[in-house]
Amino acid sequence: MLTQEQQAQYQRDGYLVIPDFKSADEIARLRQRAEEIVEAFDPTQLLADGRAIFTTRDQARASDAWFLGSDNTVRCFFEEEAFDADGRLKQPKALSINKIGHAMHDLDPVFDAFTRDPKLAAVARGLGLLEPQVWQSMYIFKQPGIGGEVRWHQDATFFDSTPISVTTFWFALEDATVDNGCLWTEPGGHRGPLRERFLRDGDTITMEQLDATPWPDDASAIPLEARAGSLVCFHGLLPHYSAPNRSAVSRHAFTLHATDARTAYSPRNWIQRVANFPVRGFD
Ligand SMILES: O=C(O)CCC(=O)C(=O)O
Repeated sequence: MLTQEQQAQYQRDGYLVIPDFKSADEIARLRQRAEEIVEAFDPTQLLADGRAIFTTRDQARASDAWFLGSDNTVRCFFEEEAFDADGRLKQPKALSINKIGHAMHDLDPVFDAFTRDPKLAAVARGLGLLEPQVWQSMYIFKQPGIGGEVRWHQDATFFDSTPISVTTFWFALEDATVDNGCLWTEPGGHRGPLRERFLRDGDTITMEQLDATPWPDDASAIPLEARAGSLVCFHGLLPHYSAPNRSAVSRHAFTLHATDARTAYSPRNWIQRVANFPVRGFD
């Protein structure tokens, strides 16, 4: 599936963009299903409790029970800027959701079908994931006007293993541009150290600081603009970021995070599976 040139590019840059990977039909099915999940989501109680916001800036949110309990189920999270000063939604619910996470790929037939794609299994193999284990899925909306920033991070922070094997599969479901908050990265940045580790101990999360290497800046970071249907694969040590979306159009994306079963998955990672809900690959 991957050419030698693509493999070499991935090794060199830490990422690979494959245009036209998913068809318009596959995208439409996923978008439709995400819409249905949001439609069925009744936030009344959560809003009364002031919960269910997703932000990458506020550590306290990471220990939020709504977040921690989404590890092996399907939950919706609001954009941080979705609310007015009185805590009411400023726009319809469907335009207020930041993301759906984190186990749709195993629990929802439409997401499962999108994930268990022989072409994707072949790409994963080509990138060296010989025994893939898909731990997490996220449907990210990046809503018009209020789509939240995703601060600079490395995915190995959240999916640590020895040695590091986590690989991210990021699907553009709409054109991702600088205007609507596309990904940014630093080519070759995966050769740097792991900076942080997100550790779970029951209901407590801590972010362990490992290395003070600065995040990429305007001089070294480049935008990864991608047409709808593109697959962007990136190495678990590759720093990446996405800006707030201040434009009038959304930037929907779907992501999967997979490690290789031949590496030792950390028991302190926030997502763990149990015998009756085992982690699976792309087949
Ligand atoms: O889509 C985004 O804005 C960020 C996604 C991301 O950081 C990830 O999937 O690891």
